[in-house]
Amino acid sequence: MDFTKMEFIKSAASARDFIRDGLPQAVFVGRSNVGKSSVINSIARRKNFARVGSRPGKTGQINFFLVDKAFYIADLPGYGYAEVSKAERDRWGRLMEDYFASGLATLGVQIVDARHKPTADDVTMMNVFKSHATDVIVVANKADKCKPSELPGNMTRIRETLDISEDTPLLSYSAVTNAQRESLLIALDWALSL
Ligand SMILES: Nc1nc2c(ncn2[C@@H]2O[C@H](COP(=O)(O)OP(=O)(O)O)[C@@H](O)[C@H]2O)c(=O)[nH]1
Ligand SMILES: [Mg+2]
Repeated sequence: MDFTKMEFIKSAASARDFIRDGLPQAVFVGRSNVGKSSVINSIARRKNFARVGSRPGKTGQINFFLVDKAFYIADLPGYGYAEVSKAERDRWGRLMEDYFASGLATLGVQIVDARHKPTADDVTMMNVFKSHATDVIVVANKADKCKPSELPGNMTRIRETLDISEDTPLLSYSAVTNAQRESLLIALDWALSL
């Protein structure tokens, strides 16, 4: 599997635009600004492939990236952005519901902030995966901003707050230094049975 062979396929604003070709789909979710686009770029080893730092919450669309013609990354719009209008938030909620109801998600990749306790929105998101019995990998991004001595405690707090079992991979990751990139690729490979 060559994760650098990543191509943008399309954006979907509603259910009829979702991709249904039978390939596995890893759905990437996270709070706005947590570094979701940066993590996707780090996987692909590109600089500005998935757009970094554009106004959060603006795009009510799912972006589909095809990796080495083997699986899709479905990049859901970030959540928890305070300045989003209610109409935009409702649209986001509907898109999410439609996507999960479609049964297309093979695997969830939930990005959280390695520095902080997961937010209520993070917990809600994890509960969506649990209710659909979708396997999840948790990526605790921005670990480069933590002191090494803080990391074990932070990881325990993330595991406890999200209430995930020991079987659920939790990686202290950095999209800046690429720390744990190899572990993430192995976890993706394994979870998607590529
Ligand atoms: N220090 C550090 N900054 C990061 C990391 N990942 C992303 N960022 C920064 O966090 C901000 C938001 O990143 P972005 O990928 O746009 O987040 P998104 O809104 O979740 O897609 C940008 O300024 C990134 O440069 C990381 O691992 N470490
Ligand atoms: Mg982004």
